[in-house]
Amino acid sequence: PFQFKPDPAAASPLYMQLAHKLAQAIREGQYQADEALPSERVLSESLDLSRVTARKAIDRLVEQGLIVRKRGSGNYIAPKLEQPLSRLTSFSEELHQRGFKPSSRWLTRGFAMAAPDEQLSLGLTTGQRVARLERLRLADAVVMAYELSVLPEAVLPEPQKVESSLYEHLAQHGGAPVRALQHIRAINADSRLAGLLEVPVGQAVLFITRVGYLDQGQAVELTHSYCRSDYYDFVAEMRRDG
Ligand code: 16G
Repeated sequence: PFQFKPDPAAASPLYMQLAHKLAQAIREGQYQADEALPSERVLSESLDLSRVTARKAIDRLVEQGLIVRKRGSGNYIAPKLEQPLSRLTSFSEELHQRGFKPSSRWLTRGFAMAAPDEQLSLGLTTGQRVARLERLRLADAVVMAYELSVLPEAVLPEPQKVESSLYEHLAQHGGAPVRALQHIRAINADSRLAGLLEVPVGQAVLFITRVGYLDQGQAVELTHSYCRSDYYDFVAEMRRDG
């Protein structure tokens, strides 16, 4: 269990000492990514500190981006996703690997006529239908991204059967993409997006478009991901030619 001994000789206030110790425990992996951290009440009672001290310590860690406070369900380790740009992976795989529990909160799962840009990306002709999946992507209780995926009807004839992972579903029904082309841009959240991602209006958001292809070159997925810029960090390793 978490141990904390205040140092009466220390110059820093008690809440700072506690924040420091908690941050250390998080970094050392004392808490599982998919479990709630102790609440302020539990912290103050178990450590015999005032509620104010516990709250100020948590406030400090929230400010530092180490903890996310979820109203009603407690405090969580902030999901930080250093995602390599050189490997084609799924949200679910990336999050699992880091000990978080990935999930999807569905907004839409149905069919629509392919829009012109969707036809172009997916190599469809006018009048063909696409499956449209719109969802929030969560790490534990924390919303990390909002995604809109569009797939040819032939690739995803039963969109309502997709559970949490699209790639897992595709892998079991004809194949997940093995190659993808991805664009990353920055946008500012409008009010709808801000509401979905639980960020202030105008906040910088990473807007990522991925077109995924099968081995034979058939486009299977066009996904627009709107990722919280405080949780995502895309990493590429580069080498100089020659
Ligand atoms: C990632 C991909 C997205 C893909 C999804 C599949 C980025 C920015 N986006 O979120 O294009 O559709 O993974 O994940 O990496 P799933 O199998 O968990 O549904």
